Amino acid sequence: MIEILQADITTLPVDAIVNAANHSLLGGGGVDGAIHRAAGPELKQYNQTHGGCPTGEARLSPGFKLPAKYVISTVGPVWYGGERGEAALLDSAYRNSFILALQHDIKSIAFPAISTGVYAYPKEMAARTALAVMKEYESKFERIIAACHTREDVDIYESVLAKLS
Ligand code: AR6
Repeated sequence: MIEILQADITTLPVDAIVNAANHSLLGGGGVDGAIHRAAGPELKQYNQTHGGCPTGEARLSPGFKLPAKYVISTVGPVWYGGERGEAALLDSAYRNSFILALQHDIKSIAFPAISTGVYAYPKEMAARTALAVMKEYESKFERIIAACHTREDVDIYESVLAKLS
């Protein structure tokens, strides 16, 4: 069951929240900044052991002070107009997050709208990729949450999901 919620992802009591990180995995703005602030400085320290993360891949860390047990940091693509493999890279970011979650017995997972902030990926196109991958993994999880920051994002996700179903 895919749940579309308007929520601050840092408050969600799930097994794992996914972070829309950058290659360093050491923090930034947007949802990344919020997650690092809520988790505490241990997240940055821990992520130094990963030595970075390429676009489309994902890395696991503990949730530290977060209600979530784990943080899965993934790096979405920067939007350059769609001709630089952005759709495949965004698909990989979601897919590799799910694969990592399955390897760690994670049953409930929440995602932000990866790449749709600073990285400027068009929201509706990003929601189509996000929800298509979520549907593929739906049967393997107890809860998959699309954590939308705004009411407008909820509306986009709901209309895209209705078309996919
Ligand atoms: N909970 C849920 N969603 C949120 C929250 C939150 N607390 N805060 C923001 N969003 P962005 P990106 C939404 O820019 O585009 C960072 O600096 C936001 O409204 O956080 O993948 C990283 O270090 C938007 O819909 O991530 C990278 O450098 C979505 O999260 C870069 O930004 C993603 O926006 C990554 O850019």
